[in-house]
Amino acid sequence: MNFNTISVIGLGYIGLPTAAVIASRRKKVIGVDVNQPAVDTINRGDIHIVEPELDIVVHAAVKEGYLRATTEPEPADAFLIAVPTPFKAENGNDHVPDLSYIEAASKNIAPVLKKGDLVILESTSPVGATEQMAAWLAEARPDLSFPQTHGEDSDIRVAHCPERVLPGHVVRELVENDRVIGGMTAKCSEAATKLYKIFVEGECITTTARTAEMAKLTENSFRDVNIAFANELSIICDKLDINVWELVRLANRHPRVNILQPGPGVGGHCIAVDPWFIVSETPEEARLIRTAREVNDGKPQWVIDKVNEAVGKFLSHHPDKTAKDVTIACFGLAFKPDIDDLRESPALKIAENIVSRHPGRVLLVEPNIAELPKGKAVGGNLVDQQLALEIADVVVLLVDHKSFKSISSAHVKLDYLVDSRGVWEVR
Ligand code: SAJ
Repeated sequence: MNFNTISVIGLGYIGLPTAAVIASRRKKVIGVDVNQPAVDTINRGDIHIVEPELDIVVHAAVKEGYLRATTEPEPADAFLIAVPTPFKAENGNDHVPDLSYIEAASKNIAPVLKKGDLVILESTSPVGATEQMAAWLAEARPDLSFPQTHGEDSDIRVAHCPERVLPGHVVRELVENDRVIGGMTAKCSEAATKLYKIFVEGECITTTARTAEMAKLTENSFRDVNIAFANELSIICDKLDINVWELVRLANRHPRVNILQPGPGVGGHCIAVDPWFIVSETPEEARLIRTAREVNDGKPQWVIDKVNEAVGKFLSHHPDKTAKDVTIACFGLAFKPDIDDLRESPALKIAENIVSRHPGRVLLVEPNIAELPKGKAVGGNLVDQQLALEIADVVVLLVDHKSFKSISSAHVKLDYLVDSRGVWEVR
Protein backbone atom coordinates (compact mmCIF):
# COMPACT_ATOMS: atom_id res chain seq x y z
CA MET A 1 0.00 0.00 0.00
CA ASN A 2 1.45 3.33 -1.06
CA PHE A 3 0.40 6.63 0.44
CA ASN A 4 1.02 9.16 -2.27
CA THR A 5 -1.71 11.54 -1.17
CA ILE A 6 -2.87 11.90 2.40
CA SER A 7 -5.89 13.91 3.48
CA VAL A 8 -6.29 15.36 6.97
CA ILE A 9 -9.85 16.27 7.93
CA GLY A 10 -10.01 19.00 10.57
CA LEU A 11 -7.16 21.54 10.61
CA GLY A 12 -7.15 22.46 14.29
CA TYR A 13 -4.63 21.94 17.08
CA ILE A 14 -3.94 18.34 16.05
CA GLY A 15 -4.90 18.15 12.38
CA LEU A 16 -2.84 21.09 11.16
CA PRO A 17 0.44 20.07 12.85
CA THR A 18 -0.09 16.49 11.66
CA ALA A 19 -0.78 17.62 8.09
CA ALA A 20 2.27 19.90 8.11
CA VAL A 21 4.62 17.31 9.58
CA ILE A 22 3.55 14.69 6.99
CA ALA A 23 3.98 17.29 4.24
CA SER A 24 7.46 18.05 5.60
CA ARG A 25 8.29 14.41 4.70
CA ARG A 26 7.56 15.34 1.08
CA LYS A 27 4.16 13.69 0.88
CA LYS A 28 1.27 15.40 -0.86
CA VAL A 29 -1.17 16.44 1.87
CA ILE A 30 -4.67 17.82 1.37
CA GLY A 31 -6.03 19.49 4.49
CA VAL A 32 -9.81 19.80 4.72
CA ASP A 33 -11.68 22.13 7.05
CA VAL A 34 -15.13 23.69 7.04
CA ASN A 35 -13.63 26.98 8.25
CA GLN A 36 -12.96 29.00 5.06
CA PRO A 37 -10.87 31.72 6.78
CA ALA A 38 -8.63 29.02 8.31
CA VAL A 39 -8.26 27.36 4.88
CA ASP A 40 -7.30 30.72 3.32
CA THR A 41 -4.80 31.44 6.08
CA ILE A 42 -3.12 28.05 5.65
CA ASN A 43 -2.97 28.41 1.85
CA ARG A 44 -1.09 31.69 2.38
CA GLY A 45 1.44 29.70 4.43
CA ASP A 46 0.23 31.17 7.73
CA ILE A 47 -1.44 29.57 10.76
CA HIS A 48 -4.63 30.36 12.66
CA ILE A 49 -3.65 28.69 15.95
CA VAL A 50 -0.82 29.25 18.41
CA GLU A 51 1.75 26.48 18.67
CA PRO A 52 5.55 26.90 18.82
CA GLU A 53 7.43 26.05 15.58
CA LEU A 54 4.21 25.25 13.72
CA ASP A 55 4.33 28.45 11.66
CA ILE A 56 7.72 27.50 10.18
CA VAL A 57 6.65 23.94 9.29
CA VAL A 58 3.34 25.06 7.72
CA HIS A 59 4.99 27.91 5.81
CA ALA A 60 7.62 25.60 4.31
CA ALA A 61 5.09 22.84 3.49
CA VAL A 62 2.76 25.25 1.68
CA LYS A 63 5.50 27.13 -0.16
CA GLU A 64 7.11 23.88 -1.35
CA GLY A 65 3.72 22.75 -2.63
CA TYR A 66 3.26 19.69 -0.39
CA LEU A 67 0.41 21.06 1.73
CA ARG A 68 -2.82 22.55 0.41
CA ALA A 69 -6.04 23.29 2.27
CA THR A 70 -9.59 23.12 0.96
CA THR A 71 -13.16 23.03 2.28
CA GLU A 72 -14.22 20.07 0.12
CA PRO A 73 -12.74 16.55 0.46
CA GLU A 74 -10.77 15.22 -2.51
CA PRO A 75 -9.64 11.67 -3.30
CA ALA A 76 -6.60 10.47 -1.34
CA ASP A 77 -4.98 7.19 -0.30
CA ALA A 78 -5.42 7.80 3.43
CA PHE A 79 -7.76 10.01 5.46
CA LEU A 80 -6.93 11.14 8.98
CA ILE A 81 -9.91 12.49 10.85
CA ALA A 82 -8.98 15.01 13.57
CA VAL A 83 -12.22 16.81 14.36
CA PRO A 84 -13.51 17.85 17.81
CA THR A 85 -15.49 15.50 20.07
CA PRO A 86 -17.22 17.87 22.49
CA PHE A 87 -20.12 17.14 24.86
CA LYS A 88 -23.81 17.27 24.20
CA ALA A 89 -26.55 17.35 26.81
CA GLU A 90 -28.82 14.28 26.96
CA ASN A 91 -31.43 13.29 29.55
CA GLY A 92 -30.11 15.78 32.07
CA ASN A 93 -26.54 14.51 31.59
CA ASP A 94 -24.39 17.23 30.06
CA HIS A 95 -21.26 15.08 29.67
CA VAL A 96 -22.35 12.83 26.82
CA PRO A 97 -19.80 12.72 23.96
CA ASP A 98 -21.00 14.40 20.79
CA LEU A 99 -19.90 12.43 17.72
CA SER A 100 -21.65 14.70 15.23
CA TYR A 101 -18.35 16.13 13.91
CA ILE A 102 -17.04 12.61 13.27
CA GLU A 103 -20.33 11.73 11.60
CA ALA A 104 -20.19 14.82 9.38
CA ALA A 105 -16.53 14.15 8.48
CA SER A 106 -17.32 10.50 7.62
CA LYS A 107 -20.25 11.47 5.42
CA ASN A 108 -18.10 14.12 3.78
CA ILE A 109 -15.24 11.84 2.79
CA ALA A 110 -17.43 8.83 1.91
CA PRO A 111 -18.12 9.98 -1.71
CA VAL A 112 -14.38 10.22 -2.53
CA LEU A 113 -13.34 6.88 -0.98
CA LYS A 114 -11.98 4.21 -3.29
CA LYS A 115 -10.94 0.57 -2.87
CA GLY A 116 -7.67 0.29 -0.92
CA ASP A 117 -8.07 3.53 1.06
CA LEU A 118 -7.25 3.82 4.74
CA VAL A 119 -9.41 5.86 7.14
CA ILE A 120 -7.98 6.73 10.56
CA LEU A 121 -9.86 8.32 13.43
CA GLU A 122 -7.46 10.47 15.50
CA SER A 123 -10.04 12.40 17.51
CA THR A 124 -10.23 11.43 21.17
CA SER A 125 -13.34 9.30 21.23
CA PRO A 126 -15.50 7.15 23.46
CA VAL A 127 -15.05 3.39 23.12
CA GLY A 128 -16.89 2.18 20.02
CA ALA A 129 -16.56 5.42 18.04
CA THR A 130 -14.28 3.89 15.39
CA GLU A 131 -16.80 1.09 14.78
CA GLN A 132 -19.53 3.73 14.58
CA MET A 133 -17.46 5.72 12.07
CA ALA A 134 -16.97 2.59 9.95
CA ALA A 135 -20.75 2.02 10.07
CA TRP A 136 -21.43 5.56 8.82
CA LEU A 137 -18.91 5.08 6.00
CA ALA A 138 -20.45 1.72 5.02
CA GLU A 139 -23.93 3.20 5.02
CA ALA A 140 -22.82 5.96 2.66
CA ARG A 141 -20.87 3.60 0.39
CA PRO A 142 -22.70 0.28 -0.01
CA ASP A 143 -20.55 -0.39 -3.11
CA LEU A 144 -17.40 -0.73 -0.94
CA SER A 145 -16.68 -3.35 1.72
CA PHE A 146 -15.59 -2.50 5.27
CA PRO A 147 -13.80 -4.42 8.06
CA GLN A 148 -16.90 -4.85 10.24
CA THR A 149 -18.45 -7.05 7.56
CA HIS A 150 -15.51 -8.26 5.44
CA GLY A 151 -12.67 -8.50 7.98
CA GLU A 152 -9.21 -8.74 6.43
CA ASP A 153 -10.67 -8.74 2.90
CA SER A 154 -12.31 -5.34 3.19
CA ASP A 155 -11.86 -2.69 0.48
CA ILE A 156 -11.38 0.02 3.09
CA ARG A 157 -9.08 -0.21 6.12
CA VAL A 158 -10.17 1.53 9.31
CA ALA A 159 -8.17 2.28 12.47
CA HIS A 160 -8.11 4.47 15.55
CA CYS A 161 -4.86 6.18 16.37
CA PRO A 162 -5.29 8.71 19.18
CA GLU A 163 -3.09 11.79 19.31
CA ARG A 164 -1.12 12.16 22.55
CA VAL A 165 0.85 15.36 22.03
CA LEU A 166 1.28 18.02 24.69
CA PRO A 167 0.13 21.51 23.67
CA GLY A 168 3.23 23.69 23.41
CA HIS A 169 5.37 20.73 22.29
CA VAL A 170 3.17 19.39 19.50
CA VAL A 171 5.65 19.55 16.61
CA ARG A 172 8.33 17.62 18.54
CA GLU A 173 5.99 15.16 20.27
CA LEU A 174 4.18 14.29 17.02
CA VAL A 175 7.45 12.86 15.76
CA GLU A 176 8.98 11.50 18.97
CA ASN A 177 6.04 10.00 20.88
CA ASP A 178 5.10 6.34 20.60
CA ARG A 179 1.75 5.76 18.86
CA VAL A 180 -0.98 3.33 19.82
CA ILE A 181 -2.51 2.01 16.62
CA GLY A 182 -5.86 0.27 16.90
CA GLY A 183 -6.91 -1.32 13.63
CA MET A 184 -10.34 -2.88 13.18
CA THR A 185 -8.36 -5.86 11.83
CA ALA A 186 -4.66 -6.78 11.80
CA LYS A 187 -4.35 -5.56 8.18
CA CYS A 188 -5.91 -2.25 9.18
CA SER A 189 -3.27 -1.87 11.91
CA GLU A 190 -0.54 -2.80 9.46
CA ALA A 191 -1.67 -0.16 6.95
CA ALA A 192 -1.98 2.51 9.65
CA THR A 193 1.47 1.68 11.01
CA LYS A 194 2.92 2.13 7.53
CA LEU A 195 1.31 5.56 7.35
CA TYR A 196 2.57 6.73 10.75
CA LYS A 197 6.06 5.44 10.00
CA ILE A 198 6.27 8.24 7.43
CA PHE A 199 6.82 10.73 10.26
CA VAL A 200 6.82 8.99 13.65
CA GLU A 201 10.21 8.16 15.15
CA GLY A 202 8.66 6.64 18.29
CA GLU A 203 7.39 3.08 18.34
CA CYS A 204 4.05 2.19 16.71
CA ILE A 205 2.30 -0.37 18.91
CA THR A 206 -0.70 -2.16 17.49
CA THR A 207 -3.88 -3.21 19.27
CA THR A 208 -7.64 -3.22 18.64
CA ALA A 209 -9.60 -0.05 17.90
CA ARG A 210 -11.51 -0.30 21.18
CA THR A 211 -8.36 -0.73 23.25
CA ALA A 212 -6.74 2.23 21.48
CA GLU A 213 -9.80 4.37 22.23
CA MET A 214 -9.70 3.34 25.87
CA ALA A 215 -5.91 3.83 26.08
CA LYS A 216 -6.25 7.50 25.20
CA LEU A 217 -9.07 8.04 27.69
CA THR A 218 -7.09 6.16 30.32
CA GLU A 219 -3.98 8.30 29.89
CA ASN A 220 -5.86 11.53 30.48
CA SER A 221 -7.98 10.03 33.29
CA PHE A 222 -4.80 8.84 34.99
CA ARG A 223 -3.48 12.39 34.95
CA ASP A 224 -6.82 13.82 36.08
CA VAL A 225 -7.10 11.41 39.02
CA ASN A 226 -3.53 12.20 40.08
CA ILE A 227 -4.09 15.97 39.86
CA ALA A 228 -7.31 15.53 41.86
CA PHE A 229 -5.32 13.76 44.56
CA ALA A 230 -2.93 16.74 44.72
CA ASN A 231 -5.85 19.20 44.72
CA GLU A 232 -7.63 17.33 47.49
CA LEU A 233 -4.41 17.32 49.54
CA SER A 234 -4.14 21.09 49.09
CA ILE A 235 -7.61 21.58 50.56
CA ILE A 236 -6.88 19.22 53.46
CA CYS A 237 -3.52 20.90 54.15
CA ASP A 238 -5.11 24.34 54.13
CA LYS A 239 -7.44 23.18 56.90
CA LEU A 240 -4.53 21.70 58.85
CA ASP A 241 -2.24 24.72 58.32
CA ILE A 242 0.39 22.74 56.39
CA ASN A 243 2.22 23.94 53.28
CA VAL A 244 1.04 21.40 50.70
CA TRP A 245 3.94 22.06 48.32
CA GLU A 246 6.46 21.27 51.02
CA LEU A 247 4.41 18.19 51.90
CA VAL A 248 4.38 16.99 48.27
CA ARG A 249 8.13 17.57 47.96
CA LEU A 250 8.76 15.54 51.09
CA ALA A 251 6.39 12.69 50.20
CA ASN A 252 7.95 12.51 46.72
CA ARG A 253 11.28 11.67 48.35
CA HIS A 254 9.79 8.21 48.82
CA PRO A 255 11.06 6.03 45.94
CA ARG A 256 7.54 4.90 44.96
CA VAL A 257 5.59 8.13 45.48
CA ASN A 258 5.18 10.74 42.74
CA ILE A 259 2.43 13.23 43.58
CA LEU A 260 1.55 15.89 41.00
CA GLN A 261 1.14 19.60 41.76
CA PRO A 262 -2.01 21.17 43.17
CA GLY A 263 -3.41 24.10 41.26
CA PRO A 264 -6.54 26.20 40.71
CA GLY A 265 -8.27 23.39 38.78
CA VAL A 266 -7.73 21.45 35.57
CA GLY A 267 -7.98 23.28 32.27
CA GLY A 268 -7.42 22.64 28.60
CA HIS A 269 -9.62 20.71 26.24
CA CYS A 270 -8.47 17.18 27.02
CA ILE A 271 -7.96 16.25 30.65
CA ALA A 272 -11.11 18.02 31.84
CA VAL A 273 -13.15 16.36 29.08
CA ASP A 274 -11.90 12.85 28.27
CA PRO A 275 -12.55 11.17 31.65
CA TRP A 276 -16.26 11.96 31.19
CA PHE A 277 -16.23 9.74 28.07
CA ILE A 278 -15.52 6.81 30.38
CA VAL A 279 -17.99 7.98 33.03
CA SER A 280 -20.82 8.49 30.56
CA GLU A 281 -20.48 4.92 29.24
CA THR A 282 -19.94 3.16 32.57
CA PRO A 283 -21.45 5.48 35.21
CA GLU A 284 -21.86 2.79 37.86
CA GLU A 285 -18.29 1.57 37.60
CA ALA A 286 -16.30 4.77 37.00
CA ARG A 287 -16.63 6.09 40.55
CA LEU A 288 -13.06 7.24 41.16
CA ILE A 289 -12.79 8.83 37.71
CA ARG A 290 -16.02 10.77 38.26
CA THR A 291 -14.98 11.91 41.74
CA ALA A 292 -11.62 13.12 40.40
CA ARG A 293 -13.46 15.24 37.82
CA GLU A 294 -15.68 16.67 40.54
CA VAL A 295 -12.71 17.44 42.81
CA ASN A 296 -10.86 19.22 40.00
CA ASP A 297 -13.96 21.06 38.78
CA GLY A 298 -14.63 22.25 42.33
CA LYS A 299 -11.17 23.76 42.80
CA PRO A 300 -11.81 27.15 41.09
CA GLN A 301 -14.67 27.86 43.51
CA TRP A 302 -12.43 26.94 46.44
CA VAL A 303 -9.85 29.48 45.20
CA ILE A 304 -12.60 32.12 44.81
CA ASP A 305 -13.68 31.46 48.41
CA LYS A 306 -10.06 31.93 49.52
CA VAL A 307 -9.92 35.27 47.69
CA ASN A 308 -13.08 36.38 49.50
CA GLU A 309 -11.46 35.36 52.79
CA ALA A 310 -8.31 37.34 51.95
CA VAL A 311 -10.39 40.45 51.11
CA GLY A 312 -12.28 40.01 54.41
CA LYS A 313 -8.98 39.70 56.29
CA PHE A 314 -7.63 42.85 54.59
CA LEU A 315 -10.77 44.80 55.52
CA SER A 316 -10.66 43.60 59.11
CA HIS A 317 -7.11 45.02 59.33
CA HIS A 318 -8.17 48.27 57.57
CA PRO A 319 -11.48 49.27 59.20
CA ASP A 320 -11.46 52.65 57.40
CA LYS A 321 -11.79 50.90 54.02
CA THR A 322 -14.61 49.14 52.16
CA ALA A 323 -14.41 46.40 49.51
CA LYS A 324 -14.55 49.16 46.87
CA ASP A 325 -11.14 50.39 48.06
CA VAL A 326 -9.48 46.96 47.77
CA THR A 327 -7.33 46.26 44.68
CA ILE A 328 -7.01 42.58 43.74
CA ALA A 329 -4.31 41.39 41.32
CA CYS A 330 -4.67 38.03 39.53
CA PHE A 331 -1.37 36.60 38.30
CA GLY A 332 -1.86 34.34 35.27
CA LEU A 333 -4.87 33.62 33.06
CA ALA A 334 -3.60 30.77 30.82
CA PHE A 335 -4.68 27.16 31.41
CA LYS A 336 -1.13 26.14 32.28
CA PRO A 337 2.34 27.69 32.61
CA ASP A 338 4.19 29.50 29.84
CA ILE A 339 1.56 29.32 27.13
CA ASP A 340 -0.92 31.90 25.86
CA ASP A 341 -3.85 29.46 25.60
CA LEU A 342 -6.79 30.75 27.67
CA ARG A 343 -9.34 28.17 26.50
CA GLU A 344 -11.04 26.26 29.33
CA SER A 345 -8.67 27.94 31.76
CA PRO A 346 -9.56 27.69 35.47
CA ALA A 347 -7.39 30.78 36.05
CA LEU A 348 -9.47 32.80 33.56
CA LYS A 349 -12.67 31.49 35.11
CA ILE A 350 -11.53 32.61 38.57
CA ALA A 351 -10.40 36.02 37.26
CA GLU A 352 -13.72 36.52 35.47
CA ASN A 353 -15.60 35.66 38.62
CA ILE A 354 -13.56 38.13 40.68
CA VAL A 355 -13.99 40.88 38.06
CA SER A 356 -17.75 40.34 37.92
CA ARG A 357 -18.25 40.42 41.69
CA HIS A 358 -15.55 42.60 43.23
CA PRO A 359 -16.62 46.24 43.55
CA GLY A 360 -13.01 47.49 43.65
CA ARG A 361 -10.22 47.44 41.08
CA VAL A 362 -9.04 44.11 39.59
CA LEU A 363 -5.64 43.94 37.88
CA LEU A 364 -4.89 41.05 35.54
CA VAL A 365 -1.33 39.97 34.79
CA GLU A 366 -0.73 37.61 31.89
CA PRO A 367 2.73 38.07 30.33
CA ASN A 368 1.90 35.71 27.43
CA ILE A 369 -0.90 37.78 25.88
CA ALA A 370 -1.01 41.30 24.44
CA GLU A 371 -4.71 41.93 25.03
CA LEU A 372 -7.57 40.50 27.05
CA PRO A 373 -10.07 38.17 25.40
CA LYS A 374 -13.59 39.43 24.97
CA GLY A 375 -15.64 38.31 27.95
CA LYS A 376 -16.33 39.02 31.55
CA ALA A 377 -12.67 39.58 32.49
CA VAL A 378 -12.74 42.59 30.21
CA GLY A 379 -13.71 44.71 33.24
CA GLY A 380 -10.25 44.08 34.68
CA ASN A 381 -7.09 45.80 33.52
CA LEU A 382 -4.22 43.90 31.92
CA VAL A 383 -1.14 45.29 33.63
CA ASP A 384 2.53 44.59 34.01
CA GLN A 385 3.53 42.29 36.90
CA GLN A 386 5.68 44.91 38.64
CA LEU A 387 2.88 47.46 38.77
CA ALA A 388 0.41 44.84 40.02
CA LEU A 389 2.76 43.81 42.83
CA GLU A 390 3.21 47.42 43.88
CA ILE A 391 -0.42 48.49 44.02
CA ALA A 392 -2.42 45.33 44.80
CA ASP A 393 -3.80 44.82 48.29
CA VAL A 394 -4.73 41.16 47.65
CA VAL A 395 -2.56 39.04 45.36
CA VAL A 396 -3.93 35.89 43.70
CA LEU A 397 -1.40 33.60 42.02
CA LEU A 398 -3.17 31.42 39.45
CA VAL A 399 -0.51 30.17 37.01
CA ASP A 400 3.12 29.32 37.72
CA HIS A 401 4.58 31.16 34.73
CA LYS A 402 8.39 31.41 34.67
CA SER A 403 8.30 35.19 35.04
CA PHE A 404 6.29 34.91 38.27
CA LYS A 405 8.63 32.27 39.65
CA SER A 406 11.52 34.68 39.14
CA ILE A 407 9.90 37.13 41.62
CA SER A 408 11.08 36.60 45.18
CA SER A 409 8.33 36.19 47.76
CA ALA A 410 10.05 39.05 49.62
CA HIS A 411 8.40 41.37 47.05
CA VAL A 412 4.89 39.98 47.58
CA LYS A 413 2.42 41.13 50.27
CA LEU A 414 2.16 37.71 51.86
CA ASP A 415 -0.50 38.65 54.41
CA TYR A 416 -3.20 38.80 51.73
CA LEU A 417 -1.84 36.25 49.26
CA VAL A 418 -3.86 33.42 47.73
CA ASP A 419 -1.27 31.21 46.07
CA SER A 420 -2.95 28.39 44.16
CA ARG A 421 0.38 27.17 42.74
CA GLY A 422 2.79 27.41 45.64
CA VAL A 423 5.07 29.93 43.94
CA TRP A 424 5.27 32.52 46.72
CA GLU A 425 3.45 30.96 49.64
CA VAL A 426 5.56 30.55 52.79
CA ARG A 427 3.95 29.19 55.89
N1 SAJ B 1 -2.07 20.41 36.06
C1 SAJ B 1 -2.04 20.56 37.44
N2 SAJ B 1 -1.07 19.92 38.15
C2 SAJ B 1 -0.14 19.14 37.54
C3 SAJ B 1 -0.17 18.97 36.14
C4 SAJ B 1 -1.15 19.63 35.42
O1 SAJ B 1 -2.87 21.28 38.03
O2 SAJ B 1 0.73 18.60 38.26
C5 SAJ B 1 -3.12 21.12 35.27
C6 SAJ B 1 -2.54 22.13 34.28
O3 SAJ B 1 -2.26 23.35 34.89
C7 SAJ B 1 -3.66 22.22 33.28
C8 SAJ B 1 -4.23 20.80 33.26
O4 SAJ B 1 -3.77 20.18 34.45
O5 SAJ B 1 -4.67 23.12 33.71
C9 SAJ B 1 -3.82 19.97 32.07
O6 SAJ B 1 -2.47 20.19 31.75
P1 SAJ B 1 -1.46 19.04 31.31
O7 SAJ B 1 -0.15 19.64 31.04
O8 SAJ B 1 -1.49 17.93 32.31
O9 SAJ B 1 -2.12 18.41 30.00
P2 SAJ B 1 -2.69 18.99 28.59
O10 SAJ B 1 -4.17 19.13 28.72
O11 SAJ B 1 -1.93 20.16 28.13
O12 SAJ B 1 -2.34 17.73 27.62
C10 SAJ B 1 -2.80 16.43 27.97
C11 SAJ B 1 -1.62 15.44 27.88
N3 SAJ B 1 -1.99 14.18 28.48
C12 SAJ B 1 -1.24 13.60 29.44
O13 SAJ B 1 -0.21 14.09 29.89
C13 SAJ B 1 -1.70 12.27 29.94
C14 SAJ B 1 -1.22 15.25 26.42
O14 SAJ B 1 -0.22 14.26 26.30
C15 SAJ B 1 -2.45 14.85 25.59
O15 SAJ B 1 -2.13 14.66 24.22
C16 SAJ B 1 -3.45 15.98 25.69
O16 SAJ B 1 -3.86 16.08 27.06
C17 SAJ B 1 -4.63 15.63 24.79
O17 SAJ B 1 -4.70 16.18 23.68
O18 SAJ B 1 -5.43 14.76 25.14
